[in-house]
Amino acid sequence: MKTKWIPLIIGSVLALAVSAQENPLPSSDALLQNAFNRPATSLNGDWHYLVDRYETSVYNFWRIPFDSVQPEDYGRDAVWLDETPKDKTDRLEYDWDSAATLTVPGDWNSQVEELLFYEGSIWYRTRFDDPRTNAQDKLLLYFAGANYRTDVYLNGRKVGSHIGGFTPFNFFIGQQVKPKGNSLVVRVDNQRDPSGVPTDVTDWWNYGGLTRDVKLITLPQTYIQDYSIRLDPERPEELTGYVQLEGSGVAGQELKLSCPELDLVIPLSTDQSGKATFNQSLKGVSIERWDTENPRLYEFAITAGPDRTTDRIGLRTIETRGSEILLNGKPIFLRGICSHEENPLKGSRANSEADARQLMAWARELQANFMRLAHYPHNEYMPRLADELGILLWEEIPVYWTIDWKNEATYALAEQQLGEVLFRDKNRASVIIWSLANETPDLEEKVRFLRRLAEYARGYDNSRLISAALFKSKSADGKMTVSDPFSAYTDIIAFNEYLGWYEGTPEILDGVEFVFNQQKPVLVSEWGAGALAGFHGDALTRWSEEYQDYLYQEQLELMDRMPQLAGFTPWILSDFRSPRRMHPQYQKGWNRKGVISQEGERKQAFYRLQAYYDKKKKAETEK
Ligand code: GCB
Repeated sequence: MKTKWIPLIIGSVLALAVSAQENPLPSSDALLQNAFNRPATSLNGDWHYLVDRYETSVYNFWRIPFDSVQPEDYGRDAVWLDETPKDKTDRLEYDWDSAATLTVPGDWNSQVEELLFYEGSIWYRTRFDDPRTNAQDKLLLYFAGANYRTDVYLNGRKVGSHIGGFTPFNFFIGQQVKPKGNSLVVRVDNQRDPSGVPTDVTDWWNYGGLTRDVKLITLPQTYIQDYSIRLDPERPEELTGYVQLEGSGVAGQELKLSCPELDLVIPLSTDQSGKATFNQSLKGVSIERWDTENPRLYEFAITAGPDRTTDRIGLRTIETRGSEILLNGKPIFLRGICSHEENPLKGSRANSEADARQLMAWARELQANFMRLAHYPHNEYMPRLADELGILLWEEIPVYWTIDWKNEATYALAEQQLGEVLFRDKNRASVIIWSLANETPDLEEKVRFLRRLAEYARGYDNSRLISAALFKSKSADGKMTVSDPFSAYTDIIAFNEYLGWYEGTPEILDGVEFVFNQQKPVLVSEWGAGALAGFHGDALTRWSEEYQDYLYQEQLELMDRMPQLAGFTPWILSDFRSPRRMHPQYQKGWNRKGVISQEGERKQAFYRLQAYYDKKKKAETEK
């Protein structure tokens, strides 16, 4: 066997040098704005899968990546070649047609018992026919998200790769598809990576797989790739934004932005680069601003030659004034709750509109008007639904705990993921805060890293607020404060605070005082305690509902005396899976800080928080 492989390997090494220069493998093509609403052919459904623990279809047996060798040297064992035996003598060490299936979208962990803890590569295969009726059209293969690294192969050839588990990516595949029976093979690898974003240590389940929708979108040769539509943060009586065309002949194109409900028709023409910007006075146009009580959305349509797209967009402003957060110029208190992208009832990643409705129904039952979507971008059903329901959102990227701060590639990955979520959600009125990190160490290189991210975010989107969940610290006079130097670069001082759980018991909260030396809104981005639903004890018995409830009582009193407070988001809406949580009686692989259990039971603390928010809400409406 070895002698046969030697020329192949020499060839591969040579090929590596050549192919790296001549034919760099494409990463995601420019993302498509509003892919969510574009007419599409869904590729969701049952895909065959093969578990590749030894990455047999990624590297050959001398660990030379297949990506770096010439097609004639692939051998036949790579499963993405999607072959079938030619006759009974033919040796193939895989078989797609008899392989079991996984449902897409969906993490693999919750679908197959043996995969609950699996971290590694799984290959997926589906088949599809070309949905285009016009051969001139482009065909875009769109993945709403897959965790963590994805490699995509079409008809036995690599299309591209993407790294990052929580943001969309897409590839133009029109040139490579056949009319019928295309083979689409995708590897998803969820191995943790110490220089990745996140790194290898997280307090959440490392769900792997094609966790979000997959679809094919047909587009004309010249198409609307991107747009932004919003109120000008400086002059809110103006609508501002742009439309970006891509494809052939994008310069000097006439296009139209319209909103029939507002009787608005804005003719536009593109510049050399295919971009058309606008600033449209809204004098005389009567607009209902989007807010939490009246989440009014307007349908905007963009028409550019044969292409047209529509989007329901809320118009609002968000800013800070001293220690207040102003929504449409009026102070708002953020009655919040944190959430993971997980449906605890299924013990799986949330991946559908129904899941989003479940999480948001719970948040609304609590009387929350704000959710912190921790600790990574959640699927797009969340911001879309939040837009409809009037729930404000904090969105975050997984710069979590430790990151390889000095590694330029790690920074690039963080910025890429930030860029992808900024791109995806820039037209969502519900999203008011971009959070750049959670509980990061006190290091100069971290401040440098986060400042770069903050500059990037502000440069891209100056209409929202920037924050990060920092740590609290002790101030000189014995009070508590936030001294992380990065707080100088955020619009909101946000911090996690686990007094009464990781530090002492709830009584220690009595008499705790905070002081801040910057006039900014303060948001307490986490506090909480673990409780097993149905487990009872006195208020100092760990893991009991009573303990958690007592902690909520003390924390809510602290919130009442917290200076500059603009809102808070207790940790967390529901129990969630975490491999770090090993207590055999109380945890069993679940972080129990939810106010709702794995079975959907409301714990005592749920009702305490609900009563608090209810009162707060009533007091505000009476104002
Ligand atoms: C934190 C983290 C969060 C954890 C939580 C906990 O500070 O931000 O990801 O899950 O504490 O339960 O310890």
